Amino acid sequence: MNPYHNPPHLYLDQTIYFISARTVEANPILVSEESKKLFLKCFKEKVEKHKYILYAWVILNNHYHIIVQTNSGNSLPKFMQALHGVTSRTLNLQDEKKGRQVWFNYWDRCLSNDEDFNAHCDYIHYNPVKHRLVQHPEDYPYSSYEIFLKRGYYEIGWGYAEPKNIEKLKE
Ligand code: NI
Repeated sequence: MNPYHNPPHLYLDQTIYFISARTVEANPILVSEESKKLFLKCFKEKVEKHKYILYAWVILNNHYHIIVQTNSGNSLPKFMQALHGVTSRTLNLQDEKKGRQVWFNYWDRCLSNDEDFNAHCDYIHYNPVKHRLVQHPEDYPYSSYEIFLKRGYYEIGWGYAEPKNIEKLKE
């Protein structure tokens, strides 16, 4: 066990978190359109049930990145457990793989200011380009990019090259 892998958390109420999770052995369990839609549906239901606020998301073939605001801070582990439980069950039902372990782990990071928040939103929306799934952010339907575009946060052409403000977020 690496003691630095999961440092103790100080959970605060109504805090905004950037959360990433990937599948076991990076298996492309979410590769199909059907699986991504299923994950998104379960995810949005959980967000609503826990009275969280959803800011941004991207679903890739073997991982996802999301930004949510929690209701009460210490509910995050429960939220994640519920999300990974229900998505595992429904994906396994769909793929007829009963008992398959879907998720490996998740990482969360508290976003403490606007600059940090914006950079992580940009990180999310550039992610399909970074992972070479598409050439342009607007070509990828499984992220919140379109919502940000419609609200005027982006214009077409954004994310054709890696945005400067996400360089420091490489992990
Ligand atoms: Ni990614």
